Amino acid sequence: MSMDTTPSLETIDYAVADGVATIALNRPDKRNAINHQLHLDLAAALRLVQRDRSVRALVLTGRGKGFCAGQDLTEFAMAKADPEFRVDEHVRSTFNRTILALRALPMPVVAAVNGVAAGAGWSLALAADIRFASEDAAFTQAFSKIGLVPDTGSTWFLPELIGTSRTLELCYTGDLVDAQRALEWGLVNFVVPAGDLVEQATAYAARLAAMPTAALAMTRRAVYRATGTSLDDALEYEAQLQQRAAASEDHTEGVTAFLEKRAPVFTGR
Ligand code: T3D
Repeated sequence: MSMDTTPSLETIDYAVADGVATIALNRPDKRNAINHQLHLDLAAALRLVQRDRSVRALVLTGRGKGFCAGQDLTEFAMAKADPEFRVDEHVRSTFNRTILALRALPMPVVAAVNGVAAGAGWSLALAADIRFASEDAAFTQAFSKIGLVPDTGSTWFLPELIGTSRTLELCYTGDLVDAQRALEWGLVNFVVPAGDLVEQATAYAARLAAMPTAALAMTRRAVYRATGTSLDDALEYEAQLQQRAAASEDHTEGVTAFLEKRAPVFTGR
């Protein structure tokens, strides 16, 4: 097993093992609220994932009691004291870029939600493909409590998962959703004991990392692109991607292994 750590990230633990990269937000005293440094480190970590050809799945988690408390409100209050500061530019250049970078990764993304996910911190978890939650995880659209509107994709992600009425319920009230309700509503895929969370999420990611990565990457692109597009467009886009998937080495290996009645060995190419 090869383990590679990157010590230059101040507020993130980053590691790669067996084809799975792990990004762990690491400001536990602040429930991993995202300050300027964490915005920078998160963007840098996602670039590492994007560029490392050995990485074939990503796990996103947090250190300590929280997954992520969204924007660091201490820094935000200080920034807003500057009359030149524009919230829209800040959102575009930080959170929005991060969400788009996550969604552009050519691999499955698994969130391991270890505690409270609030505001943009919940949006970050919603941007993952699959969500594991620990039994003591909780979720809040905290925005309304501070007079903001949901951002970082929450108004897009939530209706997709739970419909408009439940989305508005959560966004209006900011009420905490516990892990069990999140599971019942389809906001998370799995709820596991806190002590097993990262291990189970990583094992799941490793299973995905051993699959035909290019085909999985195109699958997620097609699924996300299909959202909000017509069936005609979705069918056509699937056909275009299938043309490319069928030209991959993993596809050849998969078919060959099937015909030879053996387990396939996928390389991600
Ligand atoms: O331009 C832009 O960036 C706008 C975009 C905004 C996007 C957003 O995300 S807006 C939403 C921002 N987030 C929130 O409003 C959540 C605020 N936090 C909370 O509601 C609670 O802290 C939690 C529900 C997340 C956790 O509660 P709990 O009881 O587990 O922990 P706590 O005791 O409240 O917090 C622990 C520490 O973390 C505490 O610091 P201290 O007093 O021990 O030094 C607390 O102040 C700090 N903390 C928690 N969240 C934030 C934070 N510090 C700065 N910013 C935070 N968001």
